[in-house]
Amino acid sequence: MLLSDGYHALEHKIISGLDNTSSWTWIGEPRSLLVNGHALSMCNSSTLDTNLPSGTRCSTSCGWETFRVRPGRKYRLRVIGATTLSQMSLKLEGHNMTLFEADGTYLDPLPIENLEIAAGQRYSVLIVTPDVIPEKSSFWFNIKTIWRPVTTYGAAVWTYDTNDSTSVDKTTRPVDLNVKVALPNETFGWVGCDMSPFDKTKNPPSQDQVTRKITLIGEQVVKQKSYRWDISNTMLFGETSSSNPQVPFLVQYYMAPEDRCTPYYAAALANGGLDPVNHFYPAKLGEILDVVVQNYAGPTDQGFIEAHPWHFHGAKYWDMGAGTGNFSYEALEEIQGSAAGSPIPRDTSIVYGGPGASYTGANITSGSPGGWRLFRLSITDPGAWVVHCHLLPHMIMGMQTMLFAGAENLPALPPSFVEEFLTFNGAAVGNSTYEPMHRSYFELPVVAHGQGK
Ligand SMILES: [Cu+2]
Repeated sequence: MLLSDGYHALEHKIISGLDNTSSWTWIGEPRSLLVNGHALSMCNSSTLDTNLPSGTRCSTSCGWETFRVRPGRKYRLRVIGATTLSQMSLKLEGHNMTLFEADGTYLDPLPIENLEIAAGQRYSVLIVTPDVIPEKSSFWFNIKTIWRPVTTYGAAVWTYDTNDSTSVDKTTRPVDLNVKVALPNETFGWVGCDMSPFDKTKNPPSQDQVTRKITLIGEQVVKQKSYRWDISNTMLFGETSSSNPQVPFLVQYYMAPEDRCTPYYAAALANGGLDPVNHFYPAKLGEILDVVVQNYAGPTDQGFIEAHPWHFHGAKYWDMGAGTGNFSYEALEEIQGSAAGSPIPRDTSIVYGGPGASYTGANITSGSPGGWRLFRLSITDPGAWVVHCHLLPHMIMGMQTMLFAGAENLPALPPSFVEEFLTFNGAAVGNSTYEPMHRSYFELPVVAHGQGK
C-alpha cells in the first residue's frame, strides 16, 4: 500500500516557488491522496486544470485503488509513506489491524485502531479475513491527512467481490465515510510508546554508555524574504540554492586528500557538535550519540511549529522517546517509566509540534519549545550520512544536515576510481568521442536461478 500525495503542479515549478527569494510560494495542500498511484482526484470534468500538459491532467476516469482479497487468509499489508508533505491516518472498515513491523524492525503484535504514517516511514499490519465472504463484500479504507491546518481525505476499497463488479462505486467517496469509518483526531505520539521490538536481545545502549549529546533545534525563519527551516541557527543546505554544497562531501574527501573536508573535531566539540568550518556534525566510530531534535517556535507567523518526520541515513538509531517542552533526561525517564513499550531501532520518527502546533491554529510565543524526540545512535558505519526532515518542501527549505561518521576510517578506493568515477565527466561517463569506460573491480558471484527450466 504505497501512499502518496498529488499536486496539480510540475515539480520544477514547486521547487522554484520554494526557492524564490522575491516571491516565495508554498506548495499548498495536496489535491489528492493516492494509494498505489490511484485516487479520485479533487476535480471533475468542469474543473480540469487546462494549463497542465496532457498526461498530467486530471481525468474523469479516476477511481479508488482496490485490494481484492479472499476469506480465511492472513494478509500482511506493507504500508509505505511515499508522500511529499502529507502525514496520514488510515483505518479499514469492519476489520481489525495489528501492527507488527516498523521501518524493518519486527514488533510485538500491537492491535491498533488506526495507522498513522509519515513520509519515509514503513509499517506492516496484519489483517485476518473472515472464514466466509461477508454478506457485505466491499469495505472502505478511510484516509486523511493529519497535523496540517487543512485536512485532505482519500480512500481505497477492500473487496471480497471476485468479479470486482458493481458492489461498490469506486468513482465516488461515500458521503458518510467519516461517520462509518471514523478516524480519531491527532494524538501526540500515536502508539509510539507502546511499540516493543520482537527480538528481546536488542536493547539500546544505556545512558552511561552515551559519549556525547547533540541538540538539533528546528525552527522556521525568514531569510532573504523566503521561509526557511534552519537547524540550530545554521543551514548546510537550502539557505539559497546557490549556497548549497556543489560537490558531494564524500567526493570532496576523496578528490583532494591534501585539502579535503577533514572534520574539525575539537572545534565541533566546543560548538555543540557542529563543525564551524564545514557546517556538518562529525563523529568518530565507536561513539554513542544522543541526538535531541527539538522543535522551537520560530519568529514567523506568531511562533510557527509543525510535526516533522526526521530520517537518519546510515545505521538505524534507537527511538528513545518523545515529549513536549525542553528536553531533559528527567523528562525522558518519566516518559519511559510510563511507556508500555520499549525503544525500537528504526530510521524515521516524528518530532511532534507539541503545544501550539500550527494545525490547532494556536499562536505561541516565538522562542518557546514545542515537541522533542531523542535518537540514540551507535556510530558504526563510516560515511557522509544525511539527517533530515522527510517532508520534501522542508528539505528544500533547509531542514537537512549531515553527520560525517568515521572520516578517517573511510576505505581506500580502487586504483583510478577517482579519475574515472568521481571526476565530473570522468571516463566512466563517456562523451560524444568515446564510450563510457567500464572496469570490473571484482567478480560478481554466480547465482543459480531455479532448475534451468
Ligand atoms: Cu519538516
